[in-house]
Amino acid sequence: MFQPDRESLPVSDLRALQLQQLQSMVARQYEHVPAYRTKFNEAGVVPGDLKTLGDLQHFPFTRKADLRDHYPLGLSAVPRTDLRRIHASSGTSGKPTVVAYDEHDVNVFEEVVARSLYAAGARPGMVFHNAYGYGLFTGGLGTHGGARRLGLCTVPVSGGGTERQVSLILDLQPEVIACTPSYALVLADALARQGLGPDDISLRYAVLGAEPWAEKTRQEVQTRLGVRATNIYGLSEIIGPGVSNEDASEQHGSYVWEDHFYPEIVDPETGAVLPDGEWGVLVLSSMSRSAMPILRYWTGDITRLIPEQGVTGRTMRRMDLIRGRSDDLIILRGVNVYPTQLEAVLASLGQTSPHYHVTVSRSGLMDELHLQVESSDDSPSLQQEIVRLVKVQVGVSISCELCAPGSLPRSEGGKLRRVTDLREKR
Ligand code: DLL
Repeated sequence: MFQPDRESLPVSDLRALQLQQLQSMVARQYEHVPAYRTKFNEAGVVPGDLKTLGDLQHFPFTRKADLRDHYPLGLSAVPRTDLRRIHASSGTSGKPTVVAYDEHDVNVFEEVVARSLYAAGARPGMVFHNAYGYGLFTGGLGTHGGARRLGLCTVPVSGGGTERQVSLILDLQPEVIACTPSYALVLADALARQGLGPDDISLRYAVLGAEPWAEKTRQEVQTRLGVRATNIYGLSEIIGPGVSNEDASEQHGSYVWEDHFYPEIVDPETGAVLPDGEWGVLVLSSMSRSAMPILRYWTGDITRLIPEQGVTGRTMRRMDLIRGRSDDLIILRGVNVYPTQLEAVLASLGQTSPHYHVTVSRSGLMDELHLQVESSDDSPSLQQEIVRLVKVQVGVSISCELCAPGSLPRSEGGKLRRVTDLREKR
């Protein structure tokens, strides 16, 4: 579902639409959501202050804590009887955060996912192997709804049960698969164990997201499954999957569906809005959501908006792959380290698998980072080279261990945690 009237709007028309949607959103929040009225009062702003897009920077951020503080439905802007679906995100501690959708929101959700799947290469009539988890997580049901809107035939296999997934892929001949990038590799391993490779399966497109990944993983998934892989990004607070997606022909930056979601990149320390092209925290406003409109949500995800326009005719901005989360950020002896920087070093060497795990611990006053990575080469020289390159390229001293292929934890279909931090919080 390519919607040229929306996806290729002249930029000036798009900006006018965004301003109008944001104005109507803050007015609704002020009127219907007491928690937002309080936040606006504390920030000294009223809806009428939003006269240009530049004025948005004076409005407050929404953070995960706001959703937790108003658990479960305190940020809802519509009567409970209007709600049609509720999802929840587990979060790292305490209560889950809950997000609610009314009929209009479910429609928007389907529309943006249909657009995403189309950009990823899916076309009506294709069979869609959907290995995102079904349940409170938005991945399964969210992609399911968009696939139906686009006209795909969905196999709602959900996560886990890898051997059965392989059988279903062989028997039902899907052209499109959606799952986490780490799970795509698990499936490739399972196929390989049966002596099967890309020529033995029907898959052509993979829609990968829900966790950070890098180019090395893309190449590996593409080669081993015989697909074109694109990045789908999203989060439940804003809608779920389908905030943005790369185009399969371009594979460079995910188009943010900017007629529904307004992106800003801000400085992680000061919150100041940064120009396109600079790396910082992605902040999103769900302009068109009616049940639970969220203003300036601090996603914690580190990325940048690519300043140049893409080559697909779309005028919406593209966001780069997520480099890490601001709260995944490992501060090691004062140096900021994102796991994806370590991944990039490993990728540049090309002698390890994409499976790695980072453990941070403290001995005395010293923080230590231990990197485990799978490789069939366990020579001390490779190990030393990784330590040396991390020191040169990332600027930290680490210890490294080469592990046998298959020995590190694998995704069960859900998100894979790559970092274990054993330090007590200071
Ligand atoms: O993970 C929604 C989703 C489902 C997206 C399926 C894509 C595919 P949450 O559970 O609320 O929602 O988690 C959102 O996951 O803030 C990011 O940190 C991370 N994330 C999601 N997509 C990507 C991606 C879903 N493509 C959080 N790359 C976000 C990197 C991602 N991180």
